[in-house]
Amino acid sequence: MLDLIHVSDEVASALEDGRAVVALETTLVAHGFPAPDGVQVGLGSEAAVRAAGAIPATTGVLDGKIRIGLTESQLERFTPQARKLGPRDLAVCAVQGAVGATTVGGTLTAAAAVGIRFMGTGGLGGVHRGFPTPPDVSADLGAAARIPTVIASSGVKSLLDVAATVELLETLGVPVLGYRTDTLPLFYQADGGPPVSARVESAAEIARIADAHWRLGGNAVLVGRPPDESLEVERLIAEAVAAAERQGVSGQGVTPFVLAYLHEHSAGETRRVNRDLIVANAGLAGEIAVAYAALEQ
Ligand code: PSU
Ligand code: MN
Repeated sequence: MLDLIHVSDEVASALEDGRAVVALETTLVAHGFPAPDGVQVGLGSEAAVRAAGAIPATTGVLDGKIRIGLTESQLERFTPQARKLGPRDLAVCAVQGAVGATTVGGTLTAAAAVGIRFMGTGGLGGVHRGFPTPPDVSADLGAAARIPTVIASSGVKSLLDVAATVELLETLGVPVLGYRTDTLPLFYQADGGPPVSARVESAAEIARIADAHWRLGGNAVLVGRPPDESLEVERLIAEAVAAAERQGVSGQGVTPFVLAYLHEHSAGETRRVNRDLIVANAGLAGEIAVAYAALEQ
């Protein structure tokens, strides 16, 4: 395993000492923002994790290895040309020696292999709108069903069928916690989402719930933190989803296409809100990881 997975010295020693570590993904770096914004969002997320007192473990595939803990120059290699790696794609990418950016599901898969239990992201993938033929359901959900972690997010991406995704999360046994809110944030938008399965008030409370959930054999816990600045972009999202369909964009291409469309047509507003919410979620993941490490003492 040592030759397949490379853990940076800093992350390895934190894990060894039982200190707080937070996994961060690279798909949003490579495919979630126009270059070079993605790298800045990645660095901002790492800084937020550190400010919370935890160690960031940004994850991706480079040089035939799954790398956990990246340097800045390694992070810069996650360009739009990188493959997008869900859970099934990690092994293939490593063996073929390609550059691969991990999604939430891909990141959780790598994190689980080395014992990292916390991650921060923008929005979880889920059930795409309209339940098209063939249906498109993010592999993030399968990963959440089988990997014990806390995922700090702004809910599921609102370009999806959020209500259907929340139903499926219940089916899969994933608690959906609202961080100081009763409804699941709609990614860019704080209010108007479906009810969460429970409201929570603090990182310490989330850490205790995760600990109890894992002791009962449970897996992921999804935490929804409302974005500080709320943006109503439903009309634009509907437009973007329709444009994707018209242009025959499907599968892994849909989410990046829709995000890029929004960034382009909102005069940079979705870009700003998306960046800020990702960084804030990384910070919350750091606080939860620190609270969990304190439970273990
Ligand atoms: N959050 C963001 N921007 C993103 C993503 C999340 O703010 O680009 C990525 C995550 O990597 C997530 C992926 O796992 O989108 C979902 O892609 P898909 O719908 O193809 O499964
Ligand atoms: Mn998909």
